[in-house]
Amino acid sequence: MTDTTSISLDDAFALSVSVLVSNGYSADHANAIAKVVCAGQRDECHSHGLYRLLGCVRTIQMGKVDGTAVPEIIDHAAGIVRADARNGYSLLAFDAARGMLVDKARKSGIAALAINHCYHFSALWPEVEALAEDGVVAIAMTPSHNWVAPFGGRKPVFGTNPLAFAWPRPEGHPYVFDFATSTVARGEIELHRGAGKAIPADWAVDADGAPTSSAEAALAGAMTVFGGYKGSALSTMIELLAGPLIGDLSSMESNAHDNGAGVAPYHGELLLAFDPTAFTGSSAAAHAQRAEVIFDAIVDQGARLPSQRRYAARARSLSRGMMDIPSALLAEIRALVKS
Ligand code: NDP
Ligand code: PYC
Repeated sequence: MTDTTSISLDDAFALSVSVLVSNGYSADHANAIAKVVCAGQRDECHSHGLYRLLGCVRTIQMGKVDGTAVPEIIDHAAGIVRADARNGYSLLAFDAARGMLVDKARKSGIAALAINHCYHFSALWPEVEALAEDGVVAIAMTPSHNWVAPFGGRKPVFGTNPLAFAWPRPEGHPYVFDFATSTVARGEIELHRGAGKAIPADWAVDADGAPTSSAEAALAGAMTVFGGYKGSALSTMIELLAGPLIGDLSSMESNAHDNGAGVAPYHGELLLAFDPTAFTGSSAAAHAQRAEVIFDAIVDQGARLPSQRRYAARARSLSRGMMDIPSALLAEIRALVKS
């Protein structure tokens, strides 16, 4: 069993900011990153929680990300916002562009945000959840590095390419899903490697193309797509929409840009926002109730909604004012603070 330590939500945030600022990130970037990794740890999303601070520090130490970049927000067209992250992480660019995206969705019914030239490490649910809290339906997607083989192949082409969706609900948290289009996120395999645990044999193949239970061999080989040829096609769509469509890098190109540094992927992200009122006007609330019937039909038979586990974890963390973190990881993070 992993030895864990409880840390207050406030202390975890302060520690994250301190790690980031002392390693060269501006206060704005540090706050944007800390908000998201702390939310991940609070919601027990371990592959994209405080663990990600290690990668943020490595990415700046390797001279890759610009930790002080100020994103440029561009009103590109009636339905398109562009956010040039200028080689910084994506999160500050998203925070800066969110308001314009929502305004455009309200005016046009649908709007897109293209974040360009960004380093990217984060889960997408914090972004689509925030947009749903603004009252819009949201979709987000991004490539990564090419670690994933297409269905029927053995050589990595795709990134782990997450796809996230959020639907505002009349009461309570939005309906949100957010998953990699690989069988699991790469971060999950990294956590297995760190804990010395075997992985299920269908997560990846080794460098010779044979299924493997070794996390180490999986990371050196190729990960599998989820859902066979359907996941392969979805992952291709993400490469195209969040790559060439928005004028940014594919996962293969991101890996080439990395040039062996082993740091966070560098590419773009595409977000879409739909305003329900623009589609159905004064009857939008009635249609939102019809959506509730679908959710009820899922949970009434004992199935669960995506994010249900996460929201329950959040409620536990908030009521305690604490989050749990593996003790070894906490020590590693504390050691990153530069005096
Ligand atoms: P999972 O395979 O655990 O899938 C996560 C999603 O599926 C969540 O919405 C989860 O809800 C839901 N879910 C899980 N089990 C069930 C169930 N039994 N019934 C209903 N819904 C369920 O995660 P992944 O490993 O695919 O991805 C994890 C994270 O990694 C994501 O947040 C993603 O954004 C991130 N990622 C980021 C990348 C990047 O490049 N930035 C690349 C790849 C992944 P719940 O949370 O409630 O369990
Ligand atoms: O876990 O697959 C992953 C991942 C890639 C980039 C950030 N997270």
